[in-house]
Amino acid sequence: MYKGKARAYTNIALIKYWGKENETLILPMNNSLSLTLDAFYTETSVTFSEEYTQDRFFLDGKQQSEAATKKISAFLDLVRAKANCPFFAQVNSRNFVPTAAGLASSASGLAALAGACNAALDLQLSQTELSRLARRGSGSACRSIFGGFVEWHTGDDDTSYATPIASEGWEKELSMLFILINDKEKDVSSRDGMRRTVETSSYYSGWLESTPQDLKKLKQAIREKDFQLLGETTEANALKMHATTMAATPPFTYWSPESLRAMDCVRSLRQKGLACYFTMDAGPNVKVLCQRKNEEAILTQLKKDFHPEQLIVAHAGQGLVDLPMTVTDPSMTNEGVSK
Ligand code: 2P0
Repeated sequence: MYKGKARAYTNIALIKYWGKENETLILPMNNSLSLTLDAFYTETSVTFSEEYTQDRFFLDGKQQSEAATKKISAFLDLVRAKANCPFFAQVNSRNFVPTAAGLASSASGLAALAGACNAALDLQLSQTELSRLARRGSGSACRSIFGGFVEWHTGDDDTSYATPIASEGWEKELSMLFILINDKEKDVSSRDGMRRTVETSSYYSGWLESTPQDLKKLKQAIREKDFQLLGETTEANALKMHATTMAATPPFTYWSPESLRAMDCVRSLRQKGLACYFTMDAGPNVKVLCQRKNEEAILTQLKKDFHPEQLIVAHAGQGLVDLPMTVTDPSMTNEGVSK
């Protein structure tokens, strides 16, 4: 029996990953750049045992569907091949999010699983190797191996991984405020959404053409600690990503009327002299980038338009953390091993 446990924090892309060049290897069409956050994380333990007759995946104590387990099994197969381990595994994940707001992230989930497997099977992977491995589980997970600002590079199976960006601790002066928006609409998963966009969107070539320039500007902003350039580039890049979805066939959008209201709020705060910028991912929530010194003032303003429970504050977070297995971990007992 081999056991390991790790924690990984979620990350939000300032330059988005949107489209795969290779779906099996999860190789991206463009470089992306993210900020790892402290407010949301996943802790995962994994146990490989000769006694197990199949892989099982529990999330927050609940056994997951066959489809969700299949994705985990495919990832475990990669690990088993690396370690020459023939055993099935039980994976227990817990998402730590301030509210039940649908903020569970495959980035933190798959990064934590990569870390747990590394510990369990004593693979002794470097951070680069862990990033490469996590990428095979979910693209954005390769960025959650590192803290702070992180870039994920295009490339082949060997050369596509994330690297941290030196920033002299500037990221600690920033805040990311989440505006949680409940939307009853059924989501297009990011995986399906990016595939549809790559295959059908007439705007996709524009995305690929302009993203390297956005990336360059963002790196300049980090180098020069230029918050305005950071924010303007982040917001423009997010809008471009979302524009590509509207030009797909069939067209789709992750925006809801409430998302638009939140974007308007951010713009009007800016007009009042409070520097803040928004970004959005494959869902209706709006994330507001601001300087920590303005966090309180911006929160006070946002509370006039949104319920306090809709607002979550995050700051820069750290990379992957190895954790000791404890006796209360479900995979240390037989709890959750349902027949
Ligand atoms: C990002 N997103 O850069 C972009 C922006 C969503 C919008 O990475 O298919 O869960 O597992 O590689 O990493 C979400 O996609 O997708 C994502 P897969 P993933 O954060």
